[in-house]
Amino acid sequence: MSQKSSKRMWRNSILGIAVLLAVGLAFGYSFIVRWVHTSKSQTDDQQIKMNSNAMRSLSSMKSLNQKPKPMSIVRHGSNVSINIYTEETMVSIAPGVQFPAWTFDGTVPGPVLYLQQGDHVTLTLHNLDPNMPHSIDLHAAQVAPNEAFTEVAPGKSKTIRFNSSTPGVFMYHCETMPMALHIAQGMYGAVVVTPKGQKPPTYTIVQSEFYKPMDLNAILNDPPNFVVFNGEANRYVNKPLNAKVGQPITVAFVNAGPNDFSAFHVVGTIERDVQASGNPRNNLYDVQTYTVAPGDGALIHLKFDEPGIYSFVDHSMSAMSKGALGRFVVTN
Ligand SMILES: [Cu+2]
Repeated sequence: MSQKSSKRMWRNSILGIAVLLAVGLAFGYSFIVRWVHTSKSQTDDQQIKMNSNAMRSLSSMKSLNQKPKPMSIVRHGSNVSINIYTEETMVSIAPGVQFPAWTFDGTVPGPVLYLQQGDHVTLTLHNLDPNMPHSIDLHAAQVAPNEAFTEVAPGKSKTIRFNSSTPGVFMYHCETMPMALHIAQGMYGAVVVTPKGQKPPTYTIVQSEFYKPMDLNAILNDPPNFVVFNGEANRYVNKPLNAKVGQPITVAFVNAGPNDFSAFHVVGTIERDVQASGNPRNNLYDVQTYTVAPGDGALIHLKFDEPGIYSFVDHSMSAMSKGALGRFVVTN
C-alpha cells in the first residue's frame, strides 16, 4: 500500500467518525430537547391541556352566537327593577376552548344580582333565544315556584316579584327541563343579598363544571372536562385577585354544580369566619376547608397576615387539576 492511499484511508476514517459523531449528537440533542419539553408539559397544566384538546374539536360546532345583552338594574329606594336576558352565546372556558353556551346576558356565569336585605324586587326575564324556552329559579326568592319559575317561550317575557327578606349568598339558574342540561350549558349565577348596614362582598366567585356541550348523557354519567371559578379554567392564576396585609376580605362563593360538591380552601391561611348560605346567623369560625354543595353558597371572611401569593382551590384534587384554582396576591 502506497503512502498516499494509506493517508486517504486514514482521512476517510476520520471523516466517517466525525459524521457518526455529528449524527449521534444531533439525535441525542433532539431526544434531550423532547424529553425536557415533555416533562415540562407533564407538570404544567397537563390535565387542562388534555381536556382542552378533547373539547376543542367540539367547540367548532356551528352554534348560534347572540351578542351579549347586559341586564339593567334600577333602584328607587328599596324598589329594585331588573331586566335580564336569556340567549345563546359562545364563551371562552379554557385557553383556546370556546363553548356554545346557553346564558343569562351572554356570559357564564350570568351577572351577579347585588341586592340589599328588604328590597322589593321586580325581575323581568326576556327570552331572546329563538330555539327554546328558558326560566329563572332564584334561591333568594320565597315564592310559589309553579307560578314564578315557569318557562318563558322564545321571544316572550315574564315578570317575577319577590322580597329579598333573607340575607345570603344564593344561586339562581334556569329551571327548564332537562335542568341538568340547562345548568351545564351555563345558565346560572349568584344573587348576593347584603344584610342591612353591611357592605357587599369584596369578591364574588361562582364555581361550576363544564362537560361536553349539549350532551346530557355526559353530564349525568361522565366526570367534568373542566371545573372553573367564574366561567374559565384557572381564570385567577394569571389574573389574580388582590388583597392587602391585614385587610378583611369577604368572598361570596356559590357552587352552581351541576353535580359536584366544592371543598373551598385557601392555601396559607384559615377561613376566619364562614357564614353558611351567606347568612350572618350561620357562623363557623376558623375553618380550614369549607364544603359548598351544588346549589348552595357561603360568605367567607379572610385576612392575610403576610404578603405573598395565596392559592385558592377546590381541594378535591381532580377539580383543582381541571381548573378550580386561583390566586390572591397579598401586598403590604
Ligand atoms: Cu334554560
